[in-house]
Amino acid sequence: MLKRVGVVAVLVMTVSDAFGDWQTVKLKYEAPKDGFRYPTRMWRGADKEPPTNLKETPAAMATKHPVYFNIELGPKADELFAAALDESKGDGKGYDRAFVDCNRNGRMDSDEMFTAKNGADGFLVVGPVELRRSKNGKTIPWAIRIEWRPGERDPYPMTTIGFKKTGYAKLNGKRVRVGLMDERLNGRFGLRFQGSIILDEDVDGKFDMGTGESHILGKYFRYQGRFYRLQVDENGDWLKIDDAIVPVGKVWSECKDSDLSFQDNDGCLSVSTDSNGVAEVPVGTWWWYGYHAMFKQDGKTWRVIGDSQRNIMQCDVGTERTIRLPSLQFTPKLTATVRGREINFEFKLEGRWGEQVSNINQLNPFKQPPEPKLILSGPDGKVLASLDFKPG
Ligand SMILES: [Ca+2]
Ligand SMILES: [Ca+2]
Repeated sequence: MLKRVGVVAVLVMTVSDAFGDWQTVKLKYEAPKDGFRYPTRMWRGADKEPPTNLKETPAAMATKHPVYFNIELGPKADELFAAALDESKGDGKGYDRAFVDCNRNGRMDSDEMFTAKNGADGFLVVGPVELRRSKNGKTIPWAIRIEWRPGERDPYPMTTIGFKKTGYAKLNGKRVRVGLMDERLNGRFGLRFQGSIILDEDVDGKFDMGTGESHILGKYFRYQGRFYRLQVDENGDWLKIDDAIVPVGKVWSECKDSDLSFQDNDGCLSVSTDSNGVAEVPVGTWWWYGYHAMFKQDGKTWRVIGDSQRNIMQCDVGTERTIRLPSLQFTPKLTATVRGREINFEFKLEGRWGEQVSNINQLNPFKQPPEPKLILSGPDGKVLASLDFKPG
């Protein structure tokens, strides 16, 4: 009887190994450097009252109007860090520093005060602020940066993650620096919408977020035209990469040089179409749900970003035939909401599947279309009011 149990165990291991040739890449915490684009999270909980996890207001607080918020690294109580913005020169002089209860003892001491400096895009930035999160009895360093717009009376502080986890993988015979980013800033990694994998594809020592070196985490990622299967540790301590060849099929879209987003039960996949509108996709059942589509109009190229909560189309991708994706169509939609003596007008572009068209722009140089104008006229055709829509 005992012997039979042993045989079963050996068989299970053999079957799981037979699926591929997995390499394990150990990842290490890497302290933040400037010039790297990090994911951002806005803290809508910004409040005039101190949060309950703060027992004392800091003695060094100079403003009478602090802006409090909680930095949540995860769902547990020990992943909650109280923070506040302060005006060092006193009330009304401008928020220029932050306090963070880094050791979570309910107090913000003098060594937990951080002075802001001017950051990119006109923000004031503090950090890196190192926080410590515990996991299975281990302490994990976690660095964030906090930023806000200067001069605002009620600033909305935002945090960006200030670190990455990196290591080296062997891909296509080369040693490639790879890493993970916690896009959701929730302290969790995994295959379902929980972050991105970064690859230093051009071997310049940097992860270039805007030029295709960052990919949504899913069970596949692409390197030099080839798909690899991927497994990720929830803690971000390791990832596993399968060297076995992944069979691919094709999808065709009318949008050339565009990015298409798919998902299956295990996560997301983003692929790019070539100049003929063709993209390779690993064989399997995928649901198309989003796009960064490029359109040409009057000699100009516009990028339209659409994202659907529902799935636009199921694609059963096989190796034999190319899946044809339907055309994208957009409808302008104007809605008016009456609240007492006030009427709110909203103008948006809606996709054919009810997807939200969140952005339209031109790249290089970045440009948005002119803001639409709303003209209200009476029954006699006389113009009563003319208003510009503001984005947002
Ligand atoms: Ca403290
Ligand atoms: Ca690079």
